[in-house]
Amino acid sequence: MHIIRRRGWEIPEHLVTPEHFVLNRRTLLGAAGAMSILPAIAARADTPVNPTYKDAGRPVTDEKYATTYNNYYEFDTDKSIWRAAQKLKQHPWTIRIEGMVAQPRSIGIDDLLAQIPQEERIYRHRCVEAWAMTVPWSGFPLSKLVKLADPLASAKYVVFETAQDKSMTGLSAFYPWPYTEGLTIEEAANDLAFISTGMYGKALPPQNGGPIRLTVPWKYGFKSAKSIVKVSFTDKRPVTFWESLQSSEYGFWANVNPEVSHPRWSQATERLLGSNERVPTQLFNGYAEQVAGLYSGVKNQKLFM
Ligand SMILES: Nc1nc2c(c(=O)[nH]1)N[C@H]1C(S)=C(S)[C@@H](COP(=O)(O)O)O[C@H]1N2
Ligand SMILES: [Mo]
Repeated sequence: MHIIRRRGWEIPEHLVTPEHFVLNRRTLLGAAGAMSILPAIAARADTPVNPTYKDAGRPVTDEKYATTYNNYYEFDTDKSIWRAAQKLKQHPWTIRIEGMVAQPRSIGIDDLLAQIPQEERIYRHRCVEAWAMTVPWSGFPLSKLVKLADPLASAKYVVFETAQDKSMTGLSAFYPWPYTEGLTIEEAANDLAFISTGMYGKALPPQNGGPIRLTVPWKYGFKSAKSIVKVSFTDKRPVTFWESLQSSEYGFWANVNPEVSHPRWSQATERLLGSNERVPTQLFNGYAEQVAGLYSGVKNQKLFM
């Protein structure tokens, strides 16, 4: 694949160049010079791996599968949107923080990344359609973004709203745009809940939700909203994109459970991208130890769809 990877938000548009050229220039300029022009690249080159998440219990999916087989309905309902998604401009990118917060504000992605250190984590991903992958994400715990947003003590949910851009040809289809997702404040505080700004040691490509997405590995993939432009806090449970489209099939909780079938298919196994091997699906996608306790007090609700 000989494409020019647009590394969006990290460098001004006129400096966007193929990867090798950027790296050469960094070497030429030396660390200090590069820092002033390319802060995000310099930070990412030595993104430390979080030892707790260095092994997801199965091989990492080959990057070419994870970056060319995507769900991103704003572009199209089929999986081959990666080329079209390159048109989504990654820089400048601003995230609005509002709702039940001490002070509503907007924050640019560079400013955000300068304030929060990045780390790498390898996570399992399980789509509700029964395919799965294993990805090294870089980014930071969602709890750090929540802390920065400074929600009121009365806020119970965090809601993510994603971009609606003119490059997104799928927006003309009849769906309840914008794509929204939500978590309870307790879920958002769990150490697994992650904001991804990179994958495979590079900037997050637009097709995977660049420049910034949510990554919630114990839930079906649709909870992991891509290309976030708004984070808001509320005391009312949001009605999310998939729930408003088809609440009999997709709910708010959407925790992975092999024993609870989708109304139209079994969730017992999953197909690994790349090898196409079928493997058993695990409760909470293998993260039960860390998250099952979040749901001990939730009664009479569909936790697994
Ligand atoms: N904005 C937005 N976010 C989204 C989606 C989408 O269509 N639009 N699809 C979701 C679904 S169903 C899945 S499985 C994952 C896929 O992420 P990936 O393409 O990086 O594998 O993104 C989720 N986030
Ligand atoms: Mo999905």
